[in-house]
Amino acid sequence: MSERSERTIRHSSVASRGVGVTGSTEGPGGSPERLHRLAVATLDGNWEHDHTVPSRTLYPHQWSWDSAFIAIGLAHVRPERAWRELESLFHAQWTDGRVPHIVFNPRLPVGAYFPGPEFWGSAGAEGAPAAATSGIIQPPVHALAAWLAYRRAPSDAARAALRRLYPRLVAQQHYLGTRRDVGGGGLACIVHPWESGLDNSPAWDTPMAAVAADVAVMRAYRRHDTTHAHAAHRPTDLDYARYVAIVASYREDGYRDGGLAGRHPFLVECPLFNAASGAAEHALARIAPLAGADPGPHRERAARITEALVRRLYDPAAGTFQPRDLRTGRLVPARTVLGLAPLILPDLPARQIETVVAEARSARFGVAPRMDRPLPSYDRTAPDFEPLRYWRGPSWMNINWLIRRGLLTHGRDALAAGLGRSMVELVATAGCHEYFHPDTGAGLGSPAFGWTAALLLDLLADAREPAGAG
Ligand code: 2M8
Repeated sequence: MSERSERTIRHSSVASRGVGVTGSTEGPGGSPERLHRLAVATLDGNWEHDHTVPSRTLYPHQWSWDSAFIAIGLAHVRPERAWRELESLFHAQWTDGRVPHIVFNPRLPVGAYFPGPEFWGSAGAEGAPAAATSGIIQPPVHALAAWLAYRRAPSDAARAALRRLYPRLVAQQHYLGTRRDVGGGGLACIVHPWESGLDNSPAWDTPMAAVAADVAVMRAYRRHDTTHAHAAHRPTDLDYARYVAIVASYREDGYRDGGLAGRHPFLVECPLFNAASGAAEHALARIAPLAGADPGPHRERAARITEALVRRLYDPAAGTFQPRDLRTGRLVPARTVLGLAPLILPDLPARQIETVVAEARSARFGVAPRMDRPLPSYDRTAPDFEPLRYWRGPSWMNINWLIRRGLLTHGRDALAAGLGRSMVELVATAGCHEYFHPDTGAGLGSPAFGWTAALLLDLLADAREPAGAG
């Protein structure tokens, strides 16, 4: 029996011994052809006129970083859709360069998602597009996605799309490097946990605890997530009261960024967000010549971001990167998977590569050439590790994909291969779930999830003809 089928069976039997409501374990099995078919069917099923929804039930609109990951997968099977996915998102870019984290589908009924367009009220904000959107952003993985989509399926149409996107990607970076450099140290600041993409990560517990909110405020709203997902897996009502309070603070000032330092309740420099921004500049340096532009300024900005990340977010005692809470000036001590993300930067200094790879290999995260268990989103040795709750333990395909890319970038091929195999096994065992139990591999959250399917396609293609991290 092959190592993979042995491990798949072990995952299944562990899972079937009683995950019950905690997860689904019905997967398509391990054949690459079956997995490929499942991934394509999932993406086709989630396609919605000009974009792919993350999930038909839980997230029925267009999400920003989901679209980027989805475009990477679409490039393997439906390249024209990959470009429509990115172009429809950037069509909703604000005039200041921000790319909203949600673009709402006007065809859906009010209440299809909370908080919906009526809550965000983007129409009243200066520089907002015609489409209803949220007013916040997500990690800028789009330039990297555009570059990878182009490299996977280069064509005249792809080159034309890349040229159209280039100035918009540059504007996105300009927004981050100017209006969002609230700390003045060369890094972009996030103004809401939702901007990190790892909404409920323990990394945000300390900054969130300082946000004044009354849980009673949630009586005025109807949460949509807990009707589609298990309440015990999702953020609490108090978390949501704080999420709402932070948006309200930003919205009341018309989503303006001037003066945020003096008035906004949540201001954090996140290692993953800024690593994505550095990787975006590296990708733009590759794209620029195709768009008739000079790659030099992108290389310079990439170098400045890496330098700032090391200076501001690397903790030498912990040997990893940590978010900085700008309201207190302190690094957040929780060891989350966010700290490993700077590995995606090709110019990360040797010292940081070495210690962050050691952190990835430690019992906290367990990355190995042969992985016993999936990569968790949070230190599995921490007393508050929660294997079932959203971003507080479970394993996620997009984060694993980023970390695998980082390992390949720095020549850690055996570790990257181990992580890649464990990712394929997750889907083979449980299907294209939103996230996975970090011990059993059981599927959790939404069952037909966009980026899981898309990044599986990327992995399967890489197994056929390794593209490396170039
Ligand atoms: C989750 O975030 C949304 C809010 O943006 C939610 O919890 O309702 C996160 O996993 C985020 O990273 C993701 O982009 C989004 C859609 O998949 O869902």
